[in-house]
Amino acid sequence: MSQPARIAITGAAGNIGYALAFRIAAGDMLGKDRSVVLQLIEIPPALPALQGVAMELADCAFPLLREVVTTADINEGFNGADYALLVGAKPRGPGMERGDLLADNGKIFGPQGKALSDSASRDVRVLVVGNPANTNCLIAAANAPALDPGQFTAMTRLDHNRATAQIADKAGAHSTDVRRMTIWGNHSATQHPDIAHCTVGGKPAAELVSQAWYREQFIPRVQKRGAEIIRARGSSSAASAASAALDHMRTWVHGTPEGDWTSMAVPSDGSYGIAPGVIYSHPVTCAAGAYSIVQGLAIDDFCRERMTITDQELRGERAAVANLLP
Ligand code: NAX
Repeated sequence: MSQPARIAITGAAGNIGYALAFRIAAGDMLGKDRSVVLQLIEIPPALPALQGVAMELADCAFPLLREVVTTADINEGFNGADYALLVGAKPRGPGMERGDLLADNGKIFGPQGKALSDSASRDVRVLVVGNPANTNCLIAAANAPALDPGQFTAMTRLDHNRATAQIADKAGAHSTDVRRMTIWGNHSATQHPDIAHCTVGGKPAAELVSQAWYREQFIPRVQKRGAEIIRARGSSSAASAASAALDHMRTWVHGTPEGDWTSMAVPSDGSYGIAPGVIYSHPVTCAAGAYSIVQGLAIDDFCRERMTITDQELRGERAAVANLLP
């Protein structure tokens, strides 16, 4: 039997962490045949709550769960980690500018990148969920000299899943009928959900919906779905975010289905004219545990304009944290 996978989660006592830990322990990330060790990381004031999470995990008597580590020490938490889900982040406070948020989170993700570099498995796969996810991911990768930047990714799978659900609903289909949805750019309101290559039940999605609906309803709805959930629920997406994080990791490890792709924010290699190095969401295929950016897609003027806006936002974020990028 293979060694258990070591999975580190930061912010594990928070809303997303609470949903994530149990589903990972149930086998929803790596499969029902892979045992796991959960390495749960929190800040010291949240350690009592984290202890409660560990107690509940024990009470589930999950067959696949071998051990639960709870700690506020990031080197202990990342020790030997095969997978790291960086969920914990500082939320935006009242009156806080995006630049302040970036700087405050940089102070979290720089040391976490270094600790991953020092303590995690050499093959660790990292997913950054905590916002601003793309630039937090950039900071972590830049502070991890012993790891390849390509091991660091940020989450736009929730946006991808939201877009998939919206187009399926509009076309009177099921989400499993949808292929080749694409999210370009930043996990922010500048992201571009693109249906130009998407099919629903084998038909081009762009022929099933009107351009007006696509531009005036679909795009803003996907971009602002997080705010819509907050208005309805009184707190931000948690179960759906955790589910998307599992999808992201599972797809990375187990691959994309033939003829389909997913969206992941990964270091740009300059494809499609995007600034090299920024963590930009692209359509990717995954196979044998590795992702590749889908190449050669035709980009029309509308899409190009939207891709540039979100690229510029990411370049601006990178410039704002330049002092945190060694
Ligand atoms: P919560 O505030 O419920 O939980 C965050 C947890 O992180 C808290 O328990 C806190 O103690 C912990 N934490 C803070 N700093 C930490 C550090 N340095 N080390 C370890 N733990 C730390 O937020 P939650 O709803 O779980 O959301 C977590 C993050 O996900 C937020 O930044 C949020 O904006 C982001 N999201 C990202 C999404 C994406 O698609 N990329 C979507 C959902 C979500 O909004």
